[in-house]
Amino acid sequence: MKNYADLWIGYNKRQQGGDCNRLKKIYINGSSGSDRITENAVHELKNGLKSMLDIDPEMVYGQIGAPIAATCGKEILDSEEYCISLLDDGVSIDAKSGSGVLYAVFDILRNVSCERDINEVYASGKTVRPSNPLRMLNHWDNMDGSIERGYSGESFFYIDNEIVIDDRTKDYARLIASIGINAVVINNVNVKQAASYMITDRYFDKLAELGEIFAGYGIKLFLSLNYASTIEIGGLDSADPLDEKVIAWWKDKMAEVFKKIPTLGGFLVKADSEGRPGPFTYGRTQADGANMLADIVKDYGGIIIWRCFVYNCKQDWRDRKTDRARAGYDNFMPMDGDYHDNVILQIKNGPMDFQIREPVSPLLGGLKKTNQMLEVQIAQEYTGHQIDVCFLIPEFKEILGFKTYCSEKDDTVGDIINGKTLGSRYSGIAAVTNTGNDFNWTGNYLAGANLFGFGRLSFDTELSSEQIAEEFVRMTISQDIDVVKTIVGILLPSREIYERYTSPLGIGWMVQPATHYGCSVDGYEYDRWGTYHRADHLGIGVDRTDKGTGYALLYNEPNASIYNSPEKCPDELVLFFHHLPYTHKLHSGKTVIQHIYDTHFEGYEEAKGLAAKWDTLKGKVDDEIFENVRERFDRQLVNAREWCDQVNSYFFRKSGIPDEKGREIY
Ligand code: GCV
Repeated sequence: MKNYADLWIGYNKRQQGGDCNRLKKIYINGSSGSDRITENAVHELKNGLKSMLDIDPEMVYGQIGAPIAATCGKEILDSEEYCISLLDDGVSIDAKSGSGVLYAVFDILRNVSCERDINEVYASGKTVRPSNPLRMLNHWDNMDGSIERGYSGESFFYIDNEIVIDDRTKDYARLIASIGINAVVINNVNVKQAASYMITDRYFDKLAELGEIFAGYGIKLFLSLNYASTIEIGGLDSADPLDEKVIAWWKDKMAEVFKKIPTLGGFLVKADSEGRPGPFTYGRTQADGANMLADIVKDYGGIIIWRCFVYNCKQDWRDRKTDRARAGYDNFMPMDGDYHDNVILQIKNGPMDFQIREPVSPLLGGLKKTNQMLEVQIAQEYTGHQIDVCFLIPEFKEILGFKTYCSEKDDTVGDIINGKTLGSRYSGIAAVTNTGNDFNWTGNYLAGANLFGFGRLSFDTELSSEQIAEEFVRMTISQDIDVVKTIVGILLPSREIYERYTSPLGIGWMVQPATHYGCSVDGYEYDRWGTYHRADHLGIGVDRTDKGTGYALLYNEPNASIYNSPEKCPDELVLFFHHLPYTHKLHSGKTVIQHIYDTHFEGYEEAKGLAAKWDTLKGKVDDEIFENVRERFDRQLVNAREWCDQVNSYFFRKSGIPDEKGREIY
């Protein structure tokens, strides 16, 4: 018995969504079928069609350009692109490489799994090129098996400082390749202890093996790198990026690493952040550090993904001038244009840290000459620990659609990270992932929708949240239309509901320090982390306008003027940018304090509503799934009630202003 769920690659029996005869013969053009990715793809296709429809397809291999596929009518240009078209006697896949074939296969399997009629879906030929060059998962797994910010068990990559390779490893590769992921960082960005030795003999063999498994599914292996390796494992006394000894050490090291792990894509680096070492120690810039490594790995086709999460984490809460929100911009903008070609800056979606609502980081659209990659978090660190249901895809859609005004056209975050704005091939999107060795991979079964959704969205940013949610339910839970509607109805509003019962109007935080689950309004108020709400008896919010920290002005116009003005600023972010009296009237017509009361009472009630919806599914979905989610809802309601009552009581006590509706506040 496997000790993990199949999720969306289970391929249980399906009804035919229309005439499936064509699936009995599959033409593959562009691959002889003998490369490893195509072999894996064909195996997947045969296995999937057999289990779902009892079809055993005949495979016909042709070369690229073979005049078989008439319907696509386009040349396949990109190695990950594919075209699926219908022939009289079969289905044809055109691609340029095994990766294209693989994604085409998963496209077909997904449509069959959702019981769609393939004759309709592929009627006029479907050509697909992934939206983003890099579609990446970042694991924060430690080598002792723990996971930083992990909410679904331990790591399935490591036990006791050893790398584990078993059936689950391969199924993981299948699972994430099927949703379009093509790169994985397998270790925590905080590289400490054993993980520092990943680039030594101790782990080369296993990493090479892992890299090969991934490569068979079109996935590049990446590692997080300890910036101070020269000191920690190299025996030098410096990590200065301009020091010749340091450079020479890295040259030898990288030659060895890429020889031993030939499939390696490169490295992710967290430097000068939260106690991690970096170039600042030596009076150098972030560009100095990133470029030094990038120049060395370039010879091996490697890239350096350098995180922009650099800020002062030892701030004095009394200091109102220093603004953590500014830090990324202030540390990275001055070197725009200096980062070498194979450096990508990885930028968290907001300027703080994955709060339930933040403005988009001003680096996205600020940087005009630098490769950029967006970092989001599907590990629900601040969004409910995979206890509370919080479907994050609607948030990611908002972020990708945000107009930065960085250029006349192609100026959304989506355009920047897909490489359109800068014409770069080094760009993309990464998610801090939410998986662990729990049976269902993600703790709360419904949190699987974030993993599925992130992959699907990274591959095709045009998909709607609703489409993604529906596919997730059909592929993993049920085809029953009422069940599908009910679960989609739980997922879609869940992020806004979570927002309503937690911290209001974009101010963020108010969480229990350290764990980041549960309410503690002042938990971070007098701390060193730069995360304050500044509430007193008159008002709340951080003044980030031209009269305050000036953060609002870091945006391109008209965003800067909009955020700088309390009248123009969107309600949902108004306390992020402004310190306002409780009596300030929002666009909604409500005062700030009444908004706080209303959203918290409503959010708690709505959470109860989600749980009640789930209860209607008893007996209609798999018992294990039902009980898993039911138990999480019990905990979510306790959490929502605490948030509601603590936030409302806190602000009632601070402001002395009663709730217009006279509800119970403590
Ligand atoms: C991996 C936040 C988290 C840390 C995380 C850090 C980061 O501070 O709480 O656990 O470290 O972000 O993104 O580097």
